[in-house]
Amino acid sequence: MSLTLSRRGFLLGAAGALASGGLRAAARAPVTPSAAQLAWQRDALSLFVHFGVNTFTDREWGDGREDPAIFNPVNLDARQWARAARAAGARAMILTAKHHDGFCLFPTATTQHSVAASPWPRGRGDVVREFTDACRAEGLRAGLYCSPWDRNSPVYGSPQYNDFYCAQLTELLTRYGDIDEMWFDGANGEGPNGRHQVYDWPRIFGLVRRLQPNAVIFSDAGPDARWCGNENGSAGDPNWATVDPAAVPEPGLSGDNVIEDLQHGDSDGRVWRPAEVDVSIRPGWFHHAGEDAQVKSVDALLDIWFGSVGRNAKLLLNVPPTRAGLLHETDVARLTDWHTARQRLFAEDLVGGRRVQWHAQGPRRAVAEIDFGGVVHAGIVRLEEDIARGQRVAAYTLAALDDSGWRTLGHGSTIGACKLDRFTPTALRRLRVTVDDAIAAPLPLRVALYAGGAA
Ligand code: FUL
Repeated sequence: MSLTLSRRGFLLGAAGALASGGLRAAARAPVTPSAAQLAWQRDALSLFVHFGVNTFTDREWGDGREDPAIFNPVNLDARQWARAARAAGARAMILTAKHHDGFCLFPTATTQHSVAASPWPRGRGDVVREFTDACRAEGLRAGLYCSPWDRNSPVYGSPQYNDFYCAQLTELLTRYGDIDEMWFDGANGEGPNGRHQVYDWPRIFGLVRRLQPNAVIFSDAGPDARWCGNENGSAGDPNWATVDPAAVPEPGLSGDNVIEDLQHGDSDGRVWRPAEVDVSIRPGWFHHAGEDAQVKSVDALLDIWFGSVGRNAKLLLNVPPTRAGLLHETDVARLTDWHTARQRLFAEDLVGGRRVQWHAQGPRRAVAEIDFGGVVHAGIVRLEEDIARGQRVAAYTLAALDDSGWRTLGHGSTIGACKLDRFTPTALRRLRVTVDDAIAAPLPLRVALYAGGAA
């Protein structure tokens, strides 16, 4: 846990309060999430499922010239994926209905380059159907990834591609019931003709809104959820759920300034656009037998949890099926053990039923002290803002009272839906949480304290 002075979001938050004692921030009500964004963030964890011709060619990016006949997942069982997602504590899954190679895992009227031309099962397969049915059977929300970049489509790089792509999206958004998230990848390059595509994003996003009004739309640039700026499993710190839409105007634009905005958001942002952290349980996004010994450890996955969900982001963890169409047993075991470790870590909240009294100390400061009535041993603090009323806190301090007096445990910046801080397990009698700065009058935080230590 660290006080980050150099980050843009923190500086803006602090500058706002210092410049005017909060007058600038007080001039408007905090920005708040939509009902769909709120539900999306409360889910905390989704499983990402990268599956397609790359699974069979042992590649990460197909070139669009793959023979559909290679796609033959003889034992495909999407219920097994969904059960593993539940065992991980996930509440949603997102499937790559089409990756950059253009091969569609669903039968489509737009191209022959699909599962309809595959032997599995005799050309009548529909992985998207299997996937959405499995999500529903296991009580998970279903999301779809459909790569804008298509290295197979002959019309890629021309205005007709927008028609082609919207026709594919229409199939995906009308045939499979509720789709809760649409994931638009920012990666794009040349099509088979060497041309780049100018995407009609207003049309594409408008189509999703019209056909699935409750779906959360993810892309680098939103509109509903934004990329966190890296694929290593860590959100920015600070991490505001609000952004300035002018700073990241459309998917696929990169550059240091853009990445900085994606990582940290903007305390002064006018739109709610929380960060999603996408990372793979393995080195690659697709399954490669050669990486079976490189599945991330429970400790590594716990670090990812603290660095994503524990920093006000949603975690999208990729777990790729094998050629058989099943998640690998190592990955499934890891997911289960990771969930068990989290359940252990967060089993007993030492704050328990105690009422936490907050005292305002000026327009942007507040403090609460929790007396445990004796010595407790703790190593994790969880703080939560009521984000339905906006994200407000820009800086806070944690302090512990032990037999030798008050000691600062650490300083932090943003909190949002959930902030987790770990420190060396310590004995304490009281915990003090001080909101040092906020962009609007701070509201009472939910505070939880856990023993921590080995999971
Ligand atoms: C990237 C893609 O190029 C990768 O293949 C993967 O799908 C990842 C989630 O996004 O941009």
